[in-house]
Amino acid sequence: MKTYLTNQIKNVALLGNTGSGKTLLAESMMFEGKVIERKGTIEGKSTVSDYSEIEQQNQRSIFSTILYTEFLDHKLNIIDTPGSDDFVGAVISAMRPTDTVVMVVNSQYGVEVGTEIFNRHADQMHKPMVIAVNQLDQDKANFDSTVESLKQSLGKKVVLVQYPINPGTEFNAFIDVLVMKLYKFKGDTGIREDLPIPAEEMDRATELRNALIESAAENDESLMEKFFDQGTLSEEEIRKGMAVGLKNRNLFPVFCTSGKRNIGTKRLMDFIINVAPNPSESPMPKNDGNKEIKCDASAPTSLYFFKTSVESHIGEINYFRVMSGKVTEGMDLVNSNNDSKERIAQLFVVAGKNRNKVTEMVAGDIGATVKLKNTKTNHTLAVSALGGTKFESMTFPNSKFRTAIKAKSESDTEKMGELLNRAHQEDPTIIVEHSKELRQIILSGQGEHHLNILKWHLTNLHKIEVEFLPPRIPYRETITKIAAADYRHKKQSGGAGQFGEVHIVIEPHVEGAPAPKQYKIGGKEINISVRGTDEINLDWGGKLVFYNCIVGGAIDARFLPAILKGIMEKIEQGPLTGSYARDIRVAVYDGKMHPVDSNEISFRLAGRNAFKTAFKEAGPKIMEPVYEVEVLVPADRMGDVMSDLQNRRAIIMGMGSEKGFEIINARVPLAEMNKYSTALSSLTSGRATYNMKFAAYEQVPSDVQEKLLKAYEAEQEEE
Ligand SMILES: Nc1nc2c(ncn2[C@@H]2O[C@H](COP(=O)(O)OP(=O)(O)O)[C@@H](O)[C@H]2O)c(=O)[nH]1
Ligand SMILES: [Mg+2]
Repeated sequence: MKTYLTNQIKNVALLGNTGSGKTLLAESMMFEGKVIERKGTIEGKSTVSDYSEIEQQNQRSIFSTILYTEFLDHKLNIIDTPGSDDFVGAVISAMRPTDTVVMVVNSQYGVEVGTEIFNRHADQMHKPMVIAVNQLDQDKANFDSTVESLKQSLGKKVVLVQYPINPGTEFNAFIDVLVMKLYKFKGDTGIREDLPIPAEEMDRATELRNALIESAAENDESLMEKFFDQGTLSEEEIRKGMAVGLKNRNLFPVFCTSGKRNIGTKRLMDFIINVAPNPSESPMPKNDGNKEIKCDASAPTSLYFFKTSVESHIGEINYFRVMSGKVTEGMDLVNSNNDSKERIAQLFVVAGKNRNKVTEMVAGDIGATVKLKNTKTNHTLAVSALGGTKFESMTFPNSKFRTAIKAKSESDTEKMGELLNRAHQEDPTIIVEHSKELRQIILSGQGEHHLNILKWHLTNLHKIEVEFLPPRIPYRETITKIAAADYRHKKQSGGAGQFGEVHIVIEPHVEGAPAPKQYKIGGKEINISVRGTDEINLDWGGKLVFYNCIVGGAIDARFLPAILKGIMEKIEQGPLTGSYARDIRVAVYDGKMHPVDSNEISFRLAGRNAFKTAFKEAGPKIMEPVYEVEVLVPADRMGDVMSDLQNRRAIIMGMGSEKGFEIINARVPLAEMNKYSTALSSLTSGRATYNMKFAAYEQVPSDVQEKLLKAYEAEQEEE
């Protein structure tokens, strides 16, 4: 392949609901560009894009696929994406290196969940968007109602460039009001005749052309003036205005396609090449010094890595966009994220699993390399002259689904761990955490389906049987009032005995409270004189404050660390449910020793048991993690979603609306959020979405506490 220059490259991501026809449209683009000789089919499992076994089994895309085509002396890099919210990670990482989004909409159904969700992401990433109303050859195709739904969802920015003459099984022609022609197609060949607009269509075509001119003119003052003066604009001027409107997401032009029958594909590519932004025109993420790195082939080289995949027999493949300069085979670069040196031994342009070696790529192009040592998704490689420049990382939505994962056979645990880490490399929205606290491996992802696909991989490709279990909840324990306890540990068995006695008072720790001076407990007065304070920041949040208040040598100073150690044991494994305890202060104010039998172990046990006894008297409470949850719901499903939330002990904090969605803000205990994404999806036919983040620990209601205590007792008995 020849080296394409920056202004001969266009980068697009195909987005849209599952089944809208993205994969087939990509196939059609490659066919029309003569990159492939024959088009594959979804049913025949023969498309370039859906090449993995699991995609072919499911007959839908699960990963993003890098593709390209060559057309009108341009290279069009195309990233095909999956259509389900579960794989939003692949969609976001596909948008990052591309300059334009093609939103593919199924003309049988109009705007669908995926259209809405991915448009929101495209909006957040400020990506220009072209709309392809696709599958116009389907019996049930309805162009007008599709456009209606688009206008409802996206507003006035939706502007028709084309409309079909005969949508449905006979579909073979549409009118293009930008060039004012009728395009008529011969069968499925993609070959077309460009004809004048027939008289009976002239009124509609003219009306739509005027609407197009108006919205193109809106984006540029000089065009606006000209439009007012002359009442029209030239084709070139319309393109110019559209280019500005596109860039600002102020204009979403609509095109007619049938990917299956190669209708409209070339015209769509032609528009992208002529009007959509060049790589150098699109605002790209800044580097960490907040400098704009210009997408300029003559500048020093930098590459941004947006995707990693692991292919059998090859290993890791790293996909990048050339952010500046040129990359050539054999080039030495430095990883700005970890300073390691990397050599670009081989350079590829990629179409699915097919890789073609090239020797050079310039700023704006998308390619791949292999055999990098320490370079992962989100990293930057650059020449040392750029002094460690690195590009902002992509941000992904918070996880929506958590589960614990366990290998059915103990001996697979290590291999499973490795494979999970690799899965995270390939898909950063899969998050693996080895939780010491929960004694589980916690897997988080974007939905139940998302993680089930991972499970499928482990079982079918790596022959590891795993099971998903409900994740344990990281409860905390604390106390609500003062209590005292004395405990004597004494053991006389044959030889040396054990003896230790401690008297303690415990109470809730409140930040900034003064040290204790006197306690009154059960009519008894205890005077306290603090000799030493240990303030311990607990790893799991909160504090333990330990006061040494021993007077008159009742307990030797050398035993105090042992007492603290005993208490810490119970803080780490709380007396109620074995969860971490927090926010407690303990004063050791008295005790007894034995001249011979006292030793460290005795005081450790005495400290532990005194603490446990006092804890149970001190109004102990279980605390649970509570999350801030934001749900975006279509208005007609609001009632169902609200009542479901209330069943989850949610406290509704606020409501609002945004772009046709209702927003509910609530605080919900984590324990009630298990499988929420699945439930929400079934309540709303997948049209809602949500986000959650940790807010605080709060006391559980007493009925819940009761249940947890019983469950813990039962668990203890089992063990
Ligand atoms: N009739 C017709 N069927 C199509 C068209 N595009 C896609 N399909 C079918 O719709 C289904 C989904 O297509 P696919 O390309 O996988 O959609 P994606 O999920 O958006 O990638 C498959 O059965 C395709 O054969 C089209 O333009 N016309
Ligand atoms: Mg697909």
